[in-house]
Amino acid sequence: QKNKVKEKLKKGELTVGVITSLYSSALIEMLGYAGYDFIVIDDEHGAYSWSEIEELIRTSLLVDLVPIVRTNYDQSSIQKALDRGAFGIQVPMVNTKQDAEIVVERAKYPPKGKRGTAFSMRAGGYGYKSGKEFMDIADENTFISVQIETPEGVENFEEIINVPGIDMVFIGPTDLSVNMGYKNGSNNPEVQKTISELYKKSKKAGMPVGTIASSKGSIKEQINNGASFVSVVLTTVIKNALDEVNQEHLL
Ligand code: 3PY
Repeated sequence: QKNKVKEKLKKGELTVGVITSLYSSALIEMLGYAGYDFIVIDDEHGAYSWSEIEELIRTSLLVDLVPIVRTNYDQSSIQKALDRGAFGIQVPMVNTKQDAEIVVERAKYPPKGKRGTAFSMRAGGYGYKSGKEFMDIADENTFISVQIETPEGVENFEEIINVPGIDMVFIGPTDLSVNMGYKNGSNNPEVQKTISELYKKSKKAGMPVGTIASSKGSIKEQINNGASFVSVVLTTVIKNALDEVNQEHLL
């Protein structure tokens, strides 16, 4: 199965998905049937077991939804996500060029990287795939996205996005605003200005940008800003629906 998110982003096309920390195969099926491109299974903040993540990945592939795991930065987290068969990783708190290089190293097989080799797990077809073929396809197919969400990451942005193997940069407005000293302040003008600079630099470098849509109207806003990978937070959708109902009643 091809990684359609990676392919669409390469062509400059828009991709839309949902980020969740819920454990629900039904939710994955709904998103697939609705026509979303991807699911980000959030293991940075979620409370999943690895078997649960594997189940969600398996379901995603049945409904043509690209399964991406938001891992943690450590080697084990990246390895386990890819070995379960995730088509991509989204790695938080990447602050330096070296951080980005290490992420790529952890996600790619030798000689490109240092990903540990095993064929007995789900990604390797439990040993039923040819090892060489599997590794070549995995390296080609794996989508690597790094999150910029600290002033240090902003400072090193250009170096980070130029690291070979990085497919997308993800701007995390919530963490970034908090790390810039504004709790709950992603609408703060200084934060907005910083983010818009990052968009400009990404455009110049031809690097696709991903971000989150977590408030009313923000899906459109992020697309207008130049994001081509929009992760919708389900509470936004739920709240929007209720807002619509409330507006109707007020009329
Ligand atoms: C942020 O906004 O900080 C994120 O990490 C989005 O998921």
